[in-house]
Amino acid sequence: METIAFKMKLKSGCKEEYKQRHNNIWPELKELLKDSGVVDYVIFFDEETDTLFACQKVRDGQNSQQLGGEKIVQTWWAYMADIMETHEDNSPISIQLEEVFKLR
Ligand code: RM4
Repeated sequence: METIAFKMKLKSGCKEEYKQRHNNIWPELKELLKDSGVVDYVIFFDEETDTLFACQKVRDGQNSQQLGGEKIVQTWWAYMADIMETHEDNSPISIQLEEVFKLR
């Protein structure tokens, strides 16, 4: 099991909308993430910079941001594109973060 983290950027003033959409995450997307080995997924929000900080435990070395070939992920990203900073193809701009400390 591996823990990875990355950051994304939310458009200003969109926190409540982002939370609301994720409270209603599509069951098929949730299932795909779990089936792909994303066993634990938490997203935190930094109010000051509108940064989303995502942390995942992944089983097979594949994280959520590598599932862009899946139709349901493409549809979700298109749905989220109005409130996040994205690439041309709607995938959220995700910057991988480096682990610098671990206490277990
Ligand atoms: C985020 C973003 C991520 C996705 C999660 C479920 O807003 O779109 O890429 O993994 O939602």
